[in-house]
Amino acid sequence: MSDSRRLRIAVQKSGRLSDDSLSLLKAIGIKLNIRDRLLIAHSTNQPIDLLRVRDDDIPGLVMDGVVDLGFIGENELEEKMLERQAASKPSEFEVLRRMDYGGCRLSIAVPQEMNYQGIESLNGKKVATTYPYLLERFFAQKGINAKAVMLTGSVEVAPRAGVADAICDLVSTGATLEANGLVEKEVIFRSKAVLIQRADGALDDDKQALVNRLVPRIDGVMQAKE
Ligand code: PRT
Ligand code: ZN
Repeated sequence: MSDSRRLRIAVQKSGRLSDDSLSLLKAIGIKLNIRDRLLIAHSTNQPIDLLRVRDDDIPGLVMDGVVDLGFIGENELEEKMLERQAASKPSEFEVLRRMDYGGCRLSIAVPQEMNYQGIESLNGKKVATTYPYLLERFFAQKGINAKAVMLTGSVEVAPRAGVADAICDLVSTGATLEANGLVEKEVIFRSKAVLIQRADGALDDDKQALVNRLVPRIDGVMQAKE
């Protein structure tokens, strides 16, 4: 267990947000001693520990107060917030900064051969997704009576496999959709990585003072890249 007086930051262990998040921490002067297998990495020059986990776990770790800060995609954050609200679990957090990386969109895509005339064409259909809460919120807002089918992987092959009629998945270049004979029809959420912290006022004074010193440095690094 790490010392609870040290600021704890959750980052994705290995995935699309890992390198950019670690580079940013380095760029703002936090020296880290990362050993690949370990869950925790200690900073050698600041009272900061990194918790390296799957991105899916980061919203809950922040909302449960296990870590103080976390770098997470807005898509995952919003989905977990809706899931936790539905289960009456704590779902509060504060967004400190929206980052300039991790950009993608959550879109509904349909097989090329489907006769798609607009979202009404999804009535009565099954849509495979890893983001059922975001998708069902979208259906509710649009008055569409479709079903979200939860799949944690291989979403793009679901229509071909006969598991669903359409999909709702993250898109960046669109190459994955194209390779699977799917056409993007509706963007339901636009996402970037964000730095979040525990609910307003949840950090003690020393930790909050440290966060207040780090955030302007993040702004400086992002401005220098523009
Ligand atoms: O192991 P762990 O659970 O930590 O990682 P993960 O596999 O769940 O997540 P990871 O590393 O793939 O993505 C982490 C975050 O990166 C996502 O939650 C998004 O916020 C962001 N991000 C940005 C993306 C993409 N772009 C992206 N293109 N996440 C996933 N994709 C996938 C998408 O699901 C699809 O399979 O890339 C494919 C589409 O890419 P294109 O370029 O072909 O359109
Ligand atoms: Zn994940």
